[in-house]
Amino acid sequence: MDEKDWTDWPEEFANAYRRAGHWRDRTLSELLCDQARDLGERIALVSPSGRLSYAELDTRVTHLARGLADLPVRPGERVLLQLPNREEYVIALFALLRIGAVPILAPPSLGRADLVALTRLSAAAVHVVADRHGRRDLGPVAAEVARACPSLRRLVVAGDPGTGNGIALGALEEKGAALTGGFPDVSPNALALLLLSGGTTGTPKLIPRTHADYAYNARASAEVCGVGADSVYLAVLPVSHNFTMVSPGLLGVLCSGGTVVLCPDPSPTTALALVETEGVTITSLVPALVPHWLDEAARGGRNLSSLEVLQVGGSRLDDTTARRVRPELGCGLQQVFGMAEGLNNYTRLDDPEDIVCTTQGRPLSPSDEVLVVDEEGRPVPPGQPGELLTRGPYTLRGYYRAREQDRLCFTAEGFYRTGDLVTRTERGDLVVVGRVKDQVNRAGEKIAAVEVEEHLLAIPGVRAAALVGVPDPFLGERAVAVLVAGGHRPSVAEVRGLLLERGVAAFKVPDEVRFAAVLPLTGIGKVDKRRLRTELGSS
Ligand code: J2J
Repeated sequence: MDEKDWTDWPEEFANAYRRAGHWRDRTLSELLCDQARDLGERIALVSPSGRLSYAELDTRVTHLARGLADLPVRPGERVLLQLPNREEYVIALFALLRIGAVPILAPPSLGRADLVALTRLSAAAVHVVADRHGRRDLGPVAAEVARACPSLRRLVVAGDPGTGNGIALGALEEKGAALTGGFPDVSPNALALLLLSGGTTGTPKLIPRTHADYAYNARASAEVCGVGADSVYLAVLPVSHNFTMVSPGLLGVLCSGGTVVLCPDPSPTTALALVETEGVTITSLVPALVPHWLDEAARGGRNLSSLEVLQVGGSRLDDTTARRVRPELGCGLQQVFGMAEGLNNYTRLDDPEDIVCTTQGRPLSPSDEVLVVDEEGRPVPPGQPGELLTRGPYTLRGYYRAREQDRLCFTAEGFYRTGDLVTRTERGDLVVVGRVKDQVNRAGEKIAAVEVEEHLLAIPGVRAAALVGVPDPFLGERAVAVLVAGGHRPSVAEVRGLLLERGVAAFKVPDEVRFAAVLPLTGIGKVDKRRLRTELGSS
């Protein structure tokens, strides 16, 4: 690990987290080895490609790890891992961890611009990508990223590598099966992987997570979520998302000896069929998917009796929908207010129904420190809204290679400024009431307004641009671009076309485009987004 790349926890905190038993002496890859030894034939992973026992999963990981090391992929090298919910994701993730490489967990939905920015920031040496995602062929984008980023030496493709320069992941695994040899020693305190931050800036930020901190996040979450060896977790949301990874997600389930079922597409029809056939006990959704699940369940025909817990998080679940979950789906609801930066809040499985339906839970760990503060940084009393600050055994102390940004995102005492406005009840439960960060939360997917605004400003004739989230019955928030245009006013379709051409991910393209003569400003001359949101929300 290069000390200069990110800020680690100070020694006294690290020691305290070890003493408390939070941080242990095993890497994520060793945890899988332990399970393969102890659980052998139990089913670890189910996907359209078949069922893998813990032993089989571990063997495939070892083979691919040898194939990757032979490429070579070296310890400490960053690898862009961009795979959807298929078994290769799990195999490649653990294979990279086993050889001490550092995967960057990138969702397949990212656009060229995101991938180029991430590669430049991390100097990633290898891109592991699926041949396709849904109807989208990912090959051409991968080729463009490779051309734009000289650090990328190799392209590894899950599926058909076509005629490009990619090597088939399957071929690497096969080659690795014939190789022998050990793996490097990896410290549990080393950087394990990099997660994407929802972001508030023009360029993406990466979140460093260590083996010890991430393993603790997963293990402690599994405990709070009642996950054990009999649990069957359905991964509906993209597997590269922190929610699906550790809250408790696939890592929490695998380190508890349970079974992970990968849902190949997020449609409720596919998902509910899998709940029945695989006996799913727990799954996680963003609020925007919940009404679709309720509708699909109301159609009948599916036995959902195995389902014990529906976790909902990523954006605010409204209280009315929350109250429908138990009676209509016949399972418990668990609200999850988490962030890839660290802190996870959960309503507890034995909390009164009222708390479960109206709050976003409380911190996972007794060592999580949370403060709710006013604009001057002074703690506010219970019930008063303020910004949530936090530090703890699985919350970052600094972003990856972003010292400048860190000064804004962390207090001098190392608390992470979440940008979320919350109230805290007397009992200690948090309610998310708003946001101070300049971000749109579109159906749980985070869009940094500034990033999209920079692309909007590149459209000929656009003099000023603001992106705001406006309440939407289906998405929670939809992204509205407000433009000040000189002559020609581009249509939504034109804006869409231009942004996609610039490599912006489809989910970040504004849902709506409005025009204004000027943008309203605050007293200090910044665009008054609050006013824009209110005006747009009421028109
Ligand atoms: C309101 N806002 C929420 C909630 C997240 C578990 C669950 C979710 C994420 C996640 C995650 C919210 N109500 N229940 O990483 O491990 C908003 C907040 C937060 C931001 C983080 C996990 N749950 N949010 O959503 O990194 O604004 O993580 O700061 O994508 O989502 O986004 P992200």
